[in-house]
Amino acid sequence: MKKRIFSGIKPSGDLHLGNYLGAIKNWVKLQDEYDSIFCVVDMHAITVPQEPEMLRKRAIEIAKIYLACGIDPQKCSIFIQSHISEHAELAWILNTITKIPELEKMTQFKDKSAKNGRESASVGLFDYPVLMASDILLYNTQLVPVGEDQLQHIELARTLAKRFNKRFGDTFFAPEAYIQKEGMRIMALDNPNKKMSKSSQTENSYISLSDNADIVRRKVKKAVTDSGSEIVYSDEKLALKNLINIYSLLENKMPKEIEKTFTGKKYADFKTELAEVIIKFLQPFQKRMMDLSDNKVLKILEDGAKKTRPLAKKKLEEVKKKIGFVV
Ligand code: ATP
Ligand code: LTN
Repeated sequence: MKKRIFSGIKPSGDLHLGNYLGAIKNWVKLQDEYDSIFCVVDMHAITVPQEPEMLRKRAIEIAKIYLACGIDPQKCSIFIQSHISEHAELAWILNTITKIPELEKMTQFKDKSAKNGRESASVGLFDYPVLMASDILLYNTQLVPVGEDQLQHIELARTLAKRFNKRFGDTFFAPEAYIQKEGMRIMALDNPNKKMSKSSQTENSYISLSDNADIVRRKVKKAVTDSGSEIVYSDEKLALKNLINIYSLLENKMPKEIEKTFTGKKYADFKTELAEVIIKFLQPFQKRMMDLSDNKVLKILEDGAKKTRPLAKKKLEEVKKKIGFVV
């Protein structure tokens, strides 16, 4: 039996290179080896305000991105979270075994609620990690491939699985995070101490997967670099290290090799090359996106939900029985 993996991305903004290198690129590699489920987590997206038409458009676009990056619907299931209502139902049940301080200490909640003031943060934003635990636990997921920023959430899913099992008997598998060391944290182009994020206010901080060649060249040129001029991969030069990481992951070359290629060259030479490496990845990807029609993608999502729903139903029924609901 293959191990099961589950992961998802929110349709809450433009996807960027960090999402690709930190998450989707790994999924593509894992799909041959694992029983894989990839979700478009629209219910997570609405934990912060979304414009309805935009949300709908973006959900389909995320699915297109999965496909254009190489996720194969013959090998995996791809679906939209809100199409399987069991996610919300299980989240409610898990809420009842989650303790308030467990959610209060979540870094993501602290960061996101601080943005517009804690008073205006929604209960949904607070409860986000419980819905995520529900996504994972519904499918007996063993491994969750994500970027490093999600570790705390997966830890909570483990805690809830164990707590439920202890109280009601063996029901859930305690999942583990699967984090690829490289790419685990691509940093913002304008600040190497902040992760590249799609909710960033400054457009120059990230490379969107939809950026055209000119924009990529402009953004890479503007990216902050450290003092000095030598191309070296080191913790002393975090901004440059981040750029070398991006180069390294896209070209499948070791950072040391890249250092060597650029010995004696200047930051500007490296940046020019890096922009071309990014464009070389983006252009064929964008062409594949254009070739995917909405109807084709909707059919894939419908099939994905059809395939996945029975698993969710079965698990939820087991849970309901165990906790004493009349079923
Ligand atoms: P937001 O900033 O709105 O919270 P995000 O850019 O972090 O969004 P998510 O939908 O939360 O995007 O994340 C999707 C996946 O991409 C997750 O697995 C996450 O760990 C990964 N990811 C996001 N940003 C980065 C990054 N800068 N480097 C590596 N992986 C990332
Ligand atoms: N919070 C996640 C998105 C997400 C997810 C999941 C990831 C929602 N549910 C289940 C893995 C498994 C993020 O990556 N920002």
